[in-house]
Amino acid sequence: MMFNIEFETLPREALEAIQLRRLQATLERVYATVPFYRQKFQEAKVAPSDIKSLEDLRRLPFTYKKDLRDNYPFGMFAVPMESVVRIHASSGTTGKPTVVGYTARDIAMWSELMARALAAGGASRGDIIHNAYGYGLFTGGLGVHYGAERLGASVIPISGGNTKRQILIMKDFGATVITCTPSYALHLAEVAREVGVDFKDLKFKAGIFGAEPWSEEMRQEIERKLHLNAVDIYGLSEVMGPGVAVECAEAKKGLHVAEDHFIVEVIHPETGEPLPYGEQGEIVFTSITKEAFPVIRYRTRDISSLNPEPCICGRTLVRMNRVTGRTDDMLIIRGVNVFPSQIESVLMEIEGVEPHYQLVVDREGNLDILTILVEVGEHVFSDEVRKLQVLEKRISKNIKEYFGVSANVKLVEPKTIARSEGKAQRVIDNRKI
Ligand code: DLL
Repeated sequence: MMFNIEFETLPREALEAIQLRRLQATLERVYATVPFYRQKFQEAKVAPSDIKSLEDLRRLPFTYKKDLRDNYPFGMFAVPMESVVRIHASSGTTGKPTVVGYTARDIAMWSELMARALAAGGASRGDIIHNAYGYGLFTGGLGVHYGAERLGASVIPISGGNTKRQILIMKDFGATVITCTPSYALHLAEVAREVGVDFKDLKFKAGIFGAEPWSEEMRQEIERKLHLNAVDIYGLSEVMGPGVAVECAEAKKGLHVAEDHFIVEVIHPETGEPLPYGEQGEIVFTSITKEAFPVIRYRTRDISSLNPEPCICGRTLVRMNRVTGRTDDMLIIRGVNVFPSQIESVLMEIEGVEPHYQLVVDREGNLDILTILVEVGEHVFSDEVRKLQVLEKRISKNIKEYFGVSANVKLVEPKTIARSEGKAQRVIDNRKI
């Protein structure tokens, strides 16, 4: 189902004409209203009027998360505070949060894009959406909420936490669509079992999961345990929030980028050079319709690639392959680049292994030591010790074959790895201390 068929199926040429016009208007505006951009453009010796084609975009300087921190909290807003109706922030692990603002029109645009995303995932008017993304400074809860209302669905603003009560509510209210992080979806399945509720008896048909990396194998696990069709949704606060890109329920093969509002590029993370379609690199976004907080060539640090092939769903919007990780999440273990999501794929192929894991990195002398804590099912853990050792060996062997590095594998009892209501913490890097 498409929420806005006209804009989701624009012929390339028409889309690019819109993009160029909107880009030029955005550049004029940030140049006039945001001292940071004016100075950056001047340093790069480029003026908004120099941007005559979409290819000229590459002449503009990048914007980094650090720039947002340096202008904390509102220094990069392009409108006076009287026009800002909403503020969100992403917590981050260190230092100041990054703060973003929205005008009333920005909220309307975001709601439209979230309505499109929910529709792409299989929701429509008449659905009951159990929205378990956190409400608050995080953009997940309110982003989905406004989109659901725009779509005309009934939204349950359950937010994260109090998991047992969530199970009761989803059952009693007959929710048909669920939105939360993929790790929380699995946690819900686990708790449902504990309280004797089978997702098979619930009414869910679709789930729209995102805010953290997850693998294809994890999707299958979720679909099997929750009895629904699961799609991936992507976004980040700096660019808007959820809804920047979303998979369609028809293909479930890459996330359509809302290109009429954001220009997407993939660049080489070190050289900054744009990369061709299909090649993996860092995703960069330029917003072309936002008013309060436009971003020009924002470096997301997310790693992915773009796929311009036509999609069976009919959308003409380019697809972003699932994000495999972040440049700053990438573990370099003895020179080998390892993303948590790749480890997840290897783990999930093994029978008896649960989708709950954590990577612990230590340094002994000059050597990085990777330890993978993996939960196994109840039935496995109660097996004899020898069988557990065989399983550990098998995981180590598969990891070694896949990455060429060895890891210590420790099987742990069911439910020992902390569950998260939002984004899961997959990596504990003890080297940073
Ligand atoms: O996580 C927005 C969001 C909310 C997206 C709900 C989807 C659903 P931030 O908290 O600013 O915003 O975190 C953004 O999370 O740069 C990615 O590294 C990661 N991320 C978000 N969606 C995905 C996804 C929200 N589908 C950061 N796959 C991004 C992988 C994702 N990583």
